[in-house]
Amino acid sequence: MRTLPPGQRRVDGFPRFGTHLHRPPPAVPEDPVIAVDGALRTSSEVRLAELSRLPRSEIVADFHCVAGWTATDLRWEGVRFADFYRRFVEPALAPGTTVTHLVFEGLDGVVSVVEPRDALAEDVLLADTLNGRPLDGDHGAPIRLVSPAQYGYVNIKHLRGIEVCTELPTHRIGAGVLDRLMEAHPRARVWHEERHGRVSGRLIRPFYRAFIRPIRYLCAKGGQ
Ligand SMILES: Nc1nc2c(c(=O)[nH]1)N[C@H]1C(S)=C(S)[C@@H](COP(=O)(O)O)O[C@H]1N2
Ligand SMILES: [Mo]
Repeated sequence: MRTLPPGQRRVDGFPRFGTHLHRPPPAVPEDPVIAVDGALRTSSEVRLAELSRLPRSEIVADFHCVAGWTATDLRWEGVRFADFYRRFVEPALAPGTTVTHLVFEGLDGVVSVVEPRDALAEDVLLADTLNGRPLDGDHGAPIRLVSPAQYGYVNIKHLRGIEVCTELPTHRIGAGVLDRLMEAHPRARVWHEERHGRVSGRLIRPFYRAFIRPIRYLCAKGGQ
């Protein structure tokens, strides 16, 4: 058996994870776009239909939720995020711009903040199929970010926009006590157990374990 990243346990199938399960998945627009804005000369909207101009790419990877579950051997297909970035983002940057962060936003308003060195890794996709079928509502229709080296919360589903930033976008980070305690890690790498920004991954593990039943009840549903 392949080893899992520290503190992870295998689950059967691929449940819908997250803190958003009281809401149904957002409706897919008729002609979906990915809005690209922020520190750019011009903003744009990339129609998903336009992605067919980029090479298709496939990966098989495990998916790691920060609460400790890993779904194994998922086959994603789509386009490499690096290809998307080179085609649709880089040409719109003013000369001399240093991009420090990218904010990915879903149709449900959920966001993740990712550094370019992580987002531009070879195995990061904008995926529109899972195990040979178009993404369903549970797993991010019509398209989602898949960054297998980072915890699930980075992997924004129902992607509707990308904001290009030249400094840490603090306006995107919640201000409550729990928001701060459970703040995302700036890199969120699973093999480094970077679960959260302010508390160590190892220390938070028993907390997730102790609450595994209620968390499982609240944060996982179904299984594709
Ligand atoms: N748009 C959006 N993307 C999201 C989330 C969300 O609530 N909304 N939850 C994140 C979390 S916490 C996890 S673990 C994964 C879960 O992916 P899955 O539902 O396909 O299992 O999606 C991530 N992407
Ligand atoms: Mo998660």
